[in-house]
Amino acid sequence: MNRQSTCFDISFVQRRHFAHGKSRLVLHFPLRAMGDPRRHPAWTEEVERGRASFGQGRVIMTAGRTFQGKDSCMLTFYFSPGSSSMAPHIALHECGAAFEAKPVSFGKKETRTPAFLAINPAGKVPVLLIEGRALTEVAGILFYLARSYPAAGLLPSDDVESEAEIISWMSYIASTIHPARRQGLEHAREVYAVADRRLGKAEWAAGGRYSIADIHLFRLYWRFRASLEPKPGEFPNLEAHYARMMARPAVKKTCEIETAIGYELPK
Ligand SMILES: N[C@@H](CCC(=O)N[C@@H](CS)C(=O)NCC(=O)O)C(=O)O
Repeated sequence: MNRQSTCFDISFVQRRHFAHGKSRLVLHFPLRAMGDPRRHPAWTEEVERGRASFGQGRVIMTAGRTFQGKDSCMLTFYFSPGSSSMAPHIALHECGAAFEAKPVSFGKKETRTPAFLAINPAGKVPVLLIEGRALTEVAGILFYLARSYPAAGLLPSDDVESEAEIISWMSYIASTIHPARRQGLEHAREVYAVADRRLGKAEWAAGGRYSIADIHLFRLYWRFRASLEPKPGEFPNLEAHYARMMARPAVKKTCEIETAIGYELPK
């Protein structure tokens, strides 16, 4: 059974009946939130052909199959602006996922409350609740979103080498780039210089296309860019990548939302 499904908000659904006895679903999207639904990455010919069903204000479609009866995919996202959770926050917007946002305040020590520790014993964001089940770690959540929303194209499924390269980048980012700054400025600059060389002149980190590895890499560079005190031209490839990322609507939207909530990041 193909479990890959895409789930996104709609305003209402109409079933139009035709004289020849067939009917067709007509899906109405919140245009204000999404723009033209036909330009949305989740829009496919499956919807056009009516191979989709609905429930509770959401459309669920399954690539290449008829509807399998899952009514909704309830996602709850715990995040703190500018922290590690920024990466999956961007991915949620890239996917057009419907989710409940739960901002967590470091200042108020909300990651240390018994309620939060019951969700994530590590006391860290991000956490994604998938119908009440907690998924933690940036790389794990990015993987889940990319696989659950294949139409967003954030992780190829037809090219094992590109897929492995994306996992390789995310492993390097989590294990080496993320902790680098707290190991001292010089060490961090060396690590970012390696990342800059590894990225090279490529537009995107892996496989010649935008992926979850780019989102993960961007968030770390966004966070530590200023504190690395780079000399002019020290990280040219990371800078070019940063500019490409900042131009993406999902990144702009995430920054707007997180800026409005306010950052509580250590200097
Ligand atoms: N390895 C984790 C790192 C997550 C992490 O370090 N989160 C930090 C923010 S960047 C956090 O929640 N810290 C809260 C605290 O320590 O109280 C991941 O990839 O998700």
